[in-house]
Formats: sequence, structure tokens, C-alpha cells
Amino acid sequence: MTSLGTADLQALDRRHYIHPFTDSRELHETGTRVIARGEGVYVWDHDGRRLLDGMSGLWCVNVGYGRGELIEAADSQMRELAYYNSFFNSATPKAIELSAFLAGIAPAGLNHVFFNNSGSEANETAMKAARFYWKLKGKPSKTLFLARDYGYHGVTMATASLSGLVEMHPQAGLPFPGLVERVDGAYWYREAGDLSPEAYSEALIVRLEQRIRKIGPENIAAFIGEPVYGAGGVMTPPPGYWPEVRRLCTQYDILLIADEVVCGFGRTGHWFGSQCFGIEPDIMSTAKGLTSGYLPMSATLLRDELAELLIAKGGEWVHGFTYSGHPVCAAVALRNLELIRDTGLVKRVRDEIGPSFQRRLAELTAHPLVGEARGVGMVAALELVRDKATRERYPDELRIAVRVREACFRRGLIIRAARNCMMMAPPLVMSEAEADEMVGIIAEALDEALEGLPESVSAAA
Ligand code: PXG
Repeated sequence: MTSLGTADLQALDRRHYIHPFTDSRELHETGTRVIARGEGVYVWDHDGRRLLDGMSGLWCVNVGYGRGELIEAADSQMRELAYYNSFFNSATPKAIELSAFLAGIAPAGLNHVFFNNSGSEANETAMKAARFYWKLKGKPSKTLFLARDYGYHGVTMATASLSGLVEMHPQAGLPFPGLVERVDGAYWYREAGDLSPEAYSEALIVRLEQRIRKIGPENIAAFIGEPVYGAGGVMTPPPGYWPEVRRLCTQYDILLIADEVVCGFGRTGHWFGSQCFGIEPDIMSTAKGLTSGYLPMSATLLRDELAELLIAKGGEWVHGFTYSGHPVCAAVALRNLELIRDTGLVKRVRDEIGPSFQRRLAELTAHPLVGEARGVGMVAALELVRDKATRERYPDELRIAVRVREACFRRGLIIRAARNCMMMAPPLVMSEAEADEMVGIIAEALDEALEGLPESVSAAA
């Protein structure tokens, strides 16, 4: 461990370090939280304080911290061959094995893999593959991407354009013109009015078809969506939604891209969210849980028909990153996936810890602040409301979700706050006792946040 104290590190950080998605001025006042160690579902800060990590880092540490198997995989691969590339007719053994492993667990027909370093890059590759495919098919006008409100697809110029969290756009003058058409999100609790989930689902599909006809299917390359939303608020899809999106995509000759960056690798109790919700994607973007966050790596999976056309007619695909298929990342990813398979983690999330975690959270809907508990497997959100009957929210300036998040943190739990939602994605290895600890802390934090509200705005429920 570094010999610098926390205050020294914070001072250096303040002077030199620009953080992602951070208001630096605010950070400089409070001081950076320095996280120094991890084991299982816990991390420790630089002063030795233990925190239960209810977010798996950033939705990625699926197998938990400190796994010797992954450390050994990285160590031995680095000793054998620290780097070689996959350009110019080359590849390394683990990357080849990993591509075959991924094809084996992916939905049927997705047998071709392109490696990248991040979720953003996985989606960039998906976009370029889709446009290239339509060119080769003799339909070069199919260039637009349909992307949903509340979606998070990355931060590059193109993938931030796809993202439907609109605060990501103005600083960079996005979205890019000619790239994206925004379509409805699927957010039953907030946007369905009086409709049942089934009727809402049908209404979304009717509206989507109208949009497709208006834009013109001859202009549309692909539809992109997360099987379950992540950063946008963990909204689960209303019943029948995804099979109907698939039907429209097929009918109008539009590719379907499943952004599995959060949903992949057991998070939903299936290897992929697509399998959980009956999605048959043409392209699948994966990252995060691919290596359980131990190293940066992502993979874009292509349906056979698409890949075979690229192979047969595309010539050189002029695309790729220095670290595409990096051997150390690939070795760690492969070991990570073997570990998930060999410990039955996906089934455990589906049949045991997932349902019991969701059940515990559902009990929190008895709390005056909690309007809805939603999720699947080990990803979930609580929607906070002022009035359960009308679903009225607290005014934004009260930052109710931030109050709950900070109250959790004071009790040693990390969860995410966005808008009026508390979001959670704990490591899939979480024990029943740890889930009890987590939900117990959230219950106390909800009480504290409620009691801390000014008299004039307390809950109406
Ligand atoms: N797709 C999805 C669904 C994601 O959640 C990305 C793509 C981009 O991945 P990279 O590796 O380029 O970051 C993501 C990333 C948050 C938060 O606010 C979420 C993400 C990243 C950082 C913060 O919870 N998701």
C-alpha cells in the first residue's frame, strides 16, 4: 500500500486528477473517497473503513473482489505473453478460446466475436458493423439508429449520441446530426399513465411502428436497447415488449442491437438479458462482467448471417483497437467465465439469491418513500415518491435519492442515486446474510432521509 495518507492523496487528486461524471468543484470541497482494497462484496477505503459494495464497482464485479483464480490467470498470461495484437492475421490463444466460449453461451446464431476495450467501444463496433452490413446488402441509405429515452450506451461522440440521458449531450454539442432518432423509453411506473403494463407495452409498439414508418425503414440501420435499463433507472421491460420490438425489426428490415453491457454474464439470472426477456438480437454488445471488471475488455457479438456477409464480401474491415483481444484481458475473461460456469453462479442468481434479494427489496415498498421496487436477478431499483397514490415526486432540489444514498454510505453501504431512483447491482456472489445487511441498511437510510425532510414537504402517504 502507498505510504501517502488519505489527506495527501486527496491533495494530489485535487491538483491533478479530473474525474468522470464528477463536479470537480464540489469534489474538491468534500475530498475524494479513496478506495484501497476489496474482498468478496466489500471494499475498504484508504483509512480502513469497510463498505458493502452494492454496485459491484460500476455494475461490473460480478464474481466479487479478490478472486485468486483471476489474479493467477493474469499473472501467468503476463509471464507467458504480456501483449500481442490481433491485427494482420495474428491472434493469441486465450482470445481465440474466449471467442469460442462466448459463442457457446450466447443466444443461438451469435457465433462471431469482435473484441474491444470498453462498453462504449462495443457499441461503436456494433454501429459500424450495422452500417457496413447494410452497405454490403446494397442498402446504403440505412444509416440511422433508433435509440430510447433513458438509454445509456457510452460516452464517445457516437455512443453518447445514442444515449437517451440527455444531460450527456449539450457539453459536446450532441447528438451527432444524421446518426440517431430518439424513440420512447419503456418506463411503466413513470410514463404509462393509467395503462396496465400489458396495455402500455402494446401502446409502445404501436408508437414505435408509427415512428419507423415516419422516418422510413429505408433510412434505419438498427434499433438499440438495454434488455433491462441500467444507469437510466433499472426499468424492467413491460410484458411482451421485446418480442414485439423484434417482430417490428424483422418486418421492417432493421437490425436489433442488444446492449448487454450491464445485463450480461449472469446479472439477470441468465447468461444474457436477451435470454431472460426473449430477445433475439442481431448484434450484442458486452463488457463489464466479461472480466468482472478485473481488466478492461468488451466484446461485440454478431449474428451469423451478418458476420458471414462481412467475411464473404466485406474485404478488409478497416476497424479495430490496439488492444482488441488483449491476451491478458482475454485470459482473465476466460477464467472469469469458467468460474461463473463452474460455480453455477447464473443458476444461483436465477433460483436463489436473485429472487430472495428481489423479495427483500419488495418488502421496502411498505416504506412511505418507496413507490416501486423493480428488478430482476441481481439488478434492482427503488423509485422514491412523495405520494404513492398519485406517484408525485419530491421536488428535484430536495435531492431525495442523494439523501438516501448518503445515509446508506454513512452506514457502510454503496448504492447509486439517479433522479428519484436508488439503483443496485451487487456482486452475484453475495450471500443471504450480506443481502440482509444491505437491505437492512437501506431501510434505515430511508427512515433517516424521510425524517430529515423539511416539515412542509414530508411524505403524503
Ligand atoms: N452500455 C451500457 C448499458 C452501460 O451501462 C456502457 C454501455 C458504456 O460502457 P463503458 O465501458 O464505455 O463505460 C455502459 C456503462 C452509472 C454508470 O452512472 C454506468 C456506466 C458507466 C459509468 C457509470 O451508473 N455504464
